[in-house]
Amino acid sequence: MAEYSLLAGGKRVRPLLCIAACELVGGDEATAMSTACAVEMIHTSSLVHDDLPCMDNADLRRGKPTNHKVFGEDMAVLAGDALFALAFEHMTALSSALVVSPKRKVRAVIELAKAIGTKGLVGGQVIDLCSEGLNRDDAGLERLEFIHLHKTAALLVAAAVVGAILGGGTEDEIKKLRKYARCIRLLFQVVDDILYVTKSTDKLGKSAGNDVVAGKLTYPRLISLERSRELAEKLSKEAEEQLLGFDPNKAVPLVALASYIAGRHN
Ligand code: GRG
Repeated sequence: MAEYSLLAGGKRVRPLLCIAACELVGGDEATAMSTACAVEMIHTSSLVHDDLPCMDNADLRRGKPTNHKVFGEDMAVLAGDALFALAFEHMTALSSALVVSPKRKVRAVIELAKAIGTKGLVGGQVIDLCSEGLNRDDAGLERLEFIHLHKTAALLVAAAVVGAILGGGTEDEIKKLRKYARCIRLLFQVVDDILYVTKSTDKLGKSAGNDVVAGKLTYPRLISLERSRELAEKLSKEAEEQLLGFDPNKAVPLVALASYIAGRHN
């Protein structure tokens, strides 16, 4: 059941970030691999739970029927739990044992755990669920940013940060990777919201902010389309600035990821 969701596909952005961050600071792929897999297990675990009838009640995930649709709700809860436990077993028990000091390993575990609990995924999900049905005035930009930062950015940022920790990065390098990951996560969201609004309005031939697109809490809805585009540009620049002091060859995957996110059209 756990395997069904874990191997169902997905973009693998978090493991990619983890490995690229490790390599950027001088580590190698093998050092980050078990932790990169662990991050993907945690992400999949959260998707399985998020899809449950008591949360999003989704029928499809990664192009396939959701875990509870195939195995039942009780089994899907357990599949998510099992993936979650397996992640920590995998990252602490496997490989890199000799390369990474116990101190750095423990730091990576703490970083990841923080990104999941009340200060991360769970906190963001709670506020998201509590915000359902709020109108525009009650929702607000602050709430939107809180949800994005916790529900989606936290694990993505942790993926990059644990990669840098395991790769032997300095405090300054870890800080830069944290900032880079925060910028690209927010950038992804702002671009996603711009596309959501412009595509919805294209289809309907109406101006942005009509009733159909107004139901979803988006950046264009809260700060206007023009200011959302300015914000996307600023975030893209800030993300690339974080990579300036590193070996340009090793920064290639991270530069490419930022420009892919900034330039995507669907
Ligand atoms: C940690 C078990 C556990 C639960 C935490 C359910 C929950 C509480 C939080 C939900 C978190 C959640 C589902 C956030 C959405 C994150 C997100 C942006 C998902 C889509 O990520 P992509 O686009 O997906 O990277 P793929 O399928 O490509 O991996």
